Amino acid sequence: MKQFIDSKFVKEISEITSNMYRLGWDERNGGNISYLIDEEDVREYFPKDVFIRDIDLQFTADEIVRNKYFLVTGTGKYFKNIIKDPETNLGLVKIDKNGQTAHLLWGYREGGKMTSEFPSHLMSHAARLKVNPNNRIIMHTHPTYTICMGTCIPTDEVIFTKKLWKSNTEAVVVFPEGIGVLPCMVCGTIEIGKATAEKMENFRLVSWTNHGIYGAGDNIDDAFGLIETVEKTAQIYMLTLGHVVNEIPDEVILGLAKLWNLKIMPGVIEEK
Ligand code: 2HA
Ligand code: ZN
Repeated sequence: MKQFIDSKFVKEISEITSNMYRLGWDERNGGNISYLIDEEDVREYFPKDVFIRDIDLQFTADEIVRNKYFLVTGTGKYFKNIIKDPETNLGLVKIDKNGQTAHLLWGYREGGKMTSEFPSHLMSHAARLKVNPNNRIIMHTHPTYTICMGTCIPTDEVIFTKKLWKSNTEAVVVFPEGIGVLPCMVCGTIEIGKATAEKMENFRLVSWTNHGIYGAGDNIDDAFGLIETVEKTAQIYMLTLGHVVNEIPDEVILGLAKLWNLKIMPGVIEEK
């Protein structure tokens, strides 16, 4: 039988988390990822559900994510270590039919469990699946310049979006709907999960002020590509702060939107 440790799902998460660690975004146990996997793909490795143990979710998950399988980074685990030992640092869980328990199928050796941000992840998956049934990934990380930028500007999604769009011509093309912004909040809570998921109804990106960012996507490249574009743009913004001579003109942003037929976030750029 094929081993789950050799699956493309484990390989993809192992490779991207190593990459993110090397980018300096995921210090210590910072960051977490959840990957929704179809039952037919799970069956290639597990012909039937045999659970190792159950883990209490400590909240009730939305119906849309119940009976679904997620590969999830473990709480307290370091991104840098996943590639060396995926079976200790990752877990494959099935959310039970009542939405209150995660059944463990694989991983979390040595008694581990899902990231402390799993409520935010599951609520965000539910929000994204309602607007995009192909969404599979929720990715959370601590990119340095994105955090710097959120620290230096008001906690306002129109302002954050506008500053990003006006710093890098790629920005409006990659995230025309803009970026959602939450103020500094206590992380690892149901409250921040609900607030994040509410933003995820309209945005694929949500900035957690003074903490990091959430990205959503159909696959790892999509979610990572969104976050890396924000981070690159935030780096440009921070490195040029106080020195800008050539800001991107509104007409160029509107021109890009027209060229790529983009529906852009309203209220950011004035249509003349
Ligand atoms: O998993 O990033 O937000 C550690 C964190 C908490
Ligand atoms: Zn975090």
